[in-house]
Amino acid sequence: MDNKKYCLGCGVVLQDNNILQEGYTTSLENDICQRCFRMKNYGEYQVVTKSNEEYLDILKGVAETKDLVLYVTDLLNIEKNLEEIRNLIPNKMILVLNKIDVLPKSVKEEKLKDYLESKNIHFEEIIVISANKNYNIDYLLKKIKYHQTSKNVYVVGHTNAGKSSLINKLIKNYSENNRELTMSPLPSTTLNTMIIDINEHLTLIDTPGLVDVGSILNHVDEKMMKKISAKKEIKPRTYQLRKGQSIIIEDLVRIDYVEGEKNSFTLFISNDLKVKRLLNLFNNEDLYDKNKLTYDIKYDEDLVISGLGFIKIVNKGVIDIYIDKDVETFTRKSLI
Ligand SMILES: Nc1nc2c(ncn2[C@@H]2O[C@H](COP(=O)(O)OP(=O)(O)OP(=O)(O)O)[C@@H](O)[C@H]2O)c(=O)[nH]1
Ligand SMILES: [Mg+2]
Repeated sequence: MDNKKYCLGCGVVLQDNNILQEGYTTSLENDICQRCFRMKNYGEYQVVTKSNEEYLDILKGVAETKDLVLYVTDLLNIEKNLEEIRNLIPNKMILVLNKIDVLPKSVKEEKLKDYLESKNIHFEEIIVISANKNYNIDYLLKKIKYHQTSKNVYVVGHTNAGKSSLINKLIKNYSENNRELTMSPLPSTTLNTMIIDINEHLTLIDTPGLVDVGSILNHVDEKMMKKISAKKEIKPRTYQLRKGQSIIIEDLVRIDYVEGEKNSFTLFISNDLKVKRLLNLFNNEDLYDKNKLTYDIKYDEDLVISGLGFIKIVNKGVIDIYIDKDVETFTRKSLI
């Protein structure tokens, strides 16, 4: 046993020496650090940059156990490379698709599951939930009970997927415990693994999360982060574009439709983001200073913009996109 005290919100070691360093609190009598206190009480965020090496070590540690793992992913931001975490951890694993509440009601869960099953990555179960709306949490608990190999169940995934939100929901629903982990729309909220006893049969272990280096969230200010993070059901915005027309999302990304028949672009991004359509892209040079990428779109594909959401494009055609060079974009068969 060490005699360190850990923040009950984010897991960091508490210290009262240096206000500029992680884990600072005015008094070691407190249960949470100042950063968590501010996030919880004032919605004031302080970005912390985490290295992924540390997280990969945590995952290696998980792989050495035989415990059940919940892999949480955000439906609006399903990672390009779901195998990455799966390949590191041979344990029994449930894929938890979180934030169903932000997708339009018309989206069928079966379709989402079929999409993920078609990737042929082994999971014991694929379960669609909403941590925020408390949707399907009972069913998830039932499946946890069925698959767990010991008391301990690890919760892993990319940062911002909603791991801590899910654990808070499980605490609230099934525990006498009144602990509340810190949640925020910023990446790297949880800083360390945390052990949370739900009841005598179940202990959850929260983890910090893999940082998406290609996420647009790493390239915008706090105000924009809040705008990008969808809180309500997304109202898909459809634009019929002809060759020579264009869509601009805030000052984040520009999509020029340069080749193809009349086409339909449907945006699945937060309702708070402003979108502008240009009827003639030659009249406007906005965002041309950003990095340009060209995509050859096939029938019925999504253009995914990491951290932002995705755009469903119905017909084939060629698009030029302008975006910060470090933001990851890719195409996939349409999710919806
Ligand atoms: N709309 C919606 N938002 C959610 C849901 N679950 C979590 N969120 C939001 O997603 C953001 C991230 O949630 P966290 O619980 O902090 O995510 P995390 O995976 O623990 O993130 P890190 O600790 O940074 O790895 C917060 O803004 C949550 O409110 C959900 O079911 N629906
Ligand atoms: Mg967390």
